[in-house]
Amino acid sequence: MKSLIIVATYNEKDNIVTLIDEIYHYVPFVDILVIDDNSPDGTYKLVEDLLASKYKDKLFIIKRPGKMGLGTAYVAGFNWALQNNYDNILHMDADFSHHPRYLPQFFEEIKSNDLVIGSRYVDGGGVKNWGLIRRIISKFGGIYSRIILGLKIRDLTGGFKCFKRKVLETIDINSLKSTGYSFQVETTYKTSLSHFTIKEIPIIFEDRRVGQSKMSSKIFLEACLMIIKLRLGTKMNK
Ligand SMILES: Nc1nc2c(ncn2[C@@H]2O[C@H](COP(=O)(O)OP(=O)(O)OP(=O)(O)O)[C@@H](O)[C@H]2O)c(=O)[nH]1
Ligand SMILES: [Mg+2]
Repeated sequence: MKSLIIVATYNEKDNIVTLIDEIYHYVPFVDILVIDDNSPDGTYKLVEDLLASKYKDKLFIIKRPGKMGLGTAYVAGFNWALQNNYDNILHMDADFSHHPRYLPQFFEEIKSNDLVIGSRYVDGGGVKNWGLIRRIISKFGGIYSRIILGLKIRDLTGGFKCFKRKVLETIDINSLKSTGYSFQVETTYKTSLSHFTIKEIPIIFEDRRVGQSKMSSKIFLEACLMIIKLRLGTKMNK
């Protein structure tokens, strides 16, 4: 069994080295792929130093020329993972909102499930250090997506997820429509439509330790519209 963790980065120089060290502390058996969009803060240089020294043959990087969004970064990572024969493919944020201490549980649960989601909205899960507005947006986003798409999953927008290879081979990753926040909804929705088993495990999501938040009303509205498009898309294909 080969397992890969994909971490997309944009200006994460203060997090990336500690994150990689902590991932290897909890799950030494994985490989890590960093997808960096030419971060102005030089995040990729730190990764290149590590892959040439401490983590030879376990750490890889895809460098893209400029900021192209998290969704397309994950698609690039998924394609790379399939080409390189990984069995389990997990993605997580670089800013410690997704804590590496949960990783052993993900790789345990993926043995008997096709998709494992780190969930803020099941018993034992939650968010820490989030302001009221961010909580409301996230809660509303989840309820809205669940109603429109008819899904039972509690956390549709979170980005701490582990897929079995066969899921990524099935859901046609190169035709995913979302680039922003709805990317997470879309991959879970497609996984569910293909009748794969999905398990949510509780996580406490902590606000980023350092760096700037990128949430805006434009991103939020784009996501709301995309959920409707996803629903209409499946209706039309029926
Ligand atoms: N390669 C790449 N990574 C990105 C891009 N945008 C965000 N990321 C990374 O994706 C992960 C999630 O992005 P965040 O900025 O933390 O998004 P968020 O958690 O919704 O917002 P805040 O943490 O509040 O800023 C982080 O590891 C980012 O560095 C991008 O355009 N390209
Ligand atoms: Mg974050």
